[in-house]
Amino acid sequence: MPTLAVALEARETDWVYAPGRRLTGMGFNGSIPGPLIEARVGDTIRARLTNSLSQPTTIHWHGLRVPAAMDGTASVQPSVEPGESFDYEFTVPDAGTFWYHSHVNETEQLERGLYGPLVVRGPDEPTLDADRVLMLDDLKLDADGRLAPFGDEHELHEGREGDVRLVNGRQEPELAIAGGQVERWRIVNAANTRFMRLSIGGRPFSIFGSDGGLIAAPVEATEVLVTPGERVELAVGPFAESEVLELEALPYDRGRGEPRRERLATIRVGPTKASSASLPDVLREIESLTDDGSETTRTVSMKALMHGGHGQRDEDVRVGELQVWNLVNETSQDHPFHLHGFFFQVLDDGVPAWKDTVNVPQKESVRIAWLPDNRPGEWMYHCHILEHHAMGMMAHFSVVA
Ligand SMILES: [Cu+2]
Repeated sequence: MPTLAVALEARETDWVYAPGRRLTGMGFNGSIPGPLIEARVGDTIRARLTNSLSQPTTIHWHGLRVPAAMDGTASVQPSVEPGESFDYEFTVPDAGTFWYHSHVNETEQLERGLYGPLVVRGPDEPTLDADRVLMLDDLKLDADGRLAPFGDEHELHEGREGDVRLVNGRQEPELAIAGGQVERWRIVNAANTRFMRLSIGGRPFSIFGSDGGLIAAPVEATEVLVTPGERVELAVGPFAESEVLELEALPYDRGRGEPRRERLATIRVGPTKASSASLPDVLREIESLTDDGSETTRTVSMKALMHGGHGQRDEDVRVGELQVWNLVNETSQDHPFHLHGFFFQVLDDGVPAWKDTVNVPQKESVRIAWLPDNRPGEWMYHCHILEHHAMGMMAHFSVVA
């Protein structure tokens, strides 16, 4: 299988996020988002991170089933200090839309743009007319247009949301799509906190992928909620020539702030082209790990997690032993729960899918099932609202052989 050598230099970057508007960002190879890494299932990726920032950093490969030592967290590697480098090496076993981002001082480094997309393709991909990645984000600026200061107590608790909405590092850009075509949109929510309940001009689209690649069968929808860290893949179109549509986030009440309707991008439909898109009715076989009646093996309390602080440890997990976790959210705000290194299934009646991040709504609980495969070592889970993670809303645990 081929080896893909990737060089990623983290450095400060003059970030022009809108015409005439700039700030000092942090990018990989001077670009925000960082370069798209494209691989095929089974490839080996050898990525050299060079840190040219003036603060330590690492890379976490969000959603990729890497060995524990390659996960980029503080429990498996020392931070890469300024002027130093680190070589990550792993094979990519799953097709899907993933992303890579810093796992040190995340609230600032991700807000400044230190993230990028990673796409892995498999042998049985549906045929769409185009394939694009949209990384959604926002920026919180002060009255002078500079980045608002980070991490006061209020922001840590409420999360950090700003009024500048970004798609691929640009403020409310225009996206061009040809009339008559159906595109594959790989959407990543890279925002610190902002929840995105997406609508494409109210038109129907098909959801056919999630965190861990294709879902079992496409789902028709006119909106989809994507919380921080999550990915969805949509079949978008066809639209008629010269239509103008808006990609919007509809109001969503995550228990904080005032839900608003906001524009992310404008979609302009160009001259019509022939389409060869086809989305099969069955995309993939996903066997259920267990059914809804199975016993919970562990309860994770969002409230305890939120107040536990750094260094919390959860019990070991044994390779090959089915995990059924009940994620209980007693708090008055939603928390997107992210498990590092492993996919889980959500035990509900939705279409079978592999996930690594799931929203646990306020005053609700979500049950997940996962099977630790043979990658022992130090792993973690945390809230993907980066301010909550920074506050210590996380736990470490060992996978033992
Ligand atoms: Cu949270």
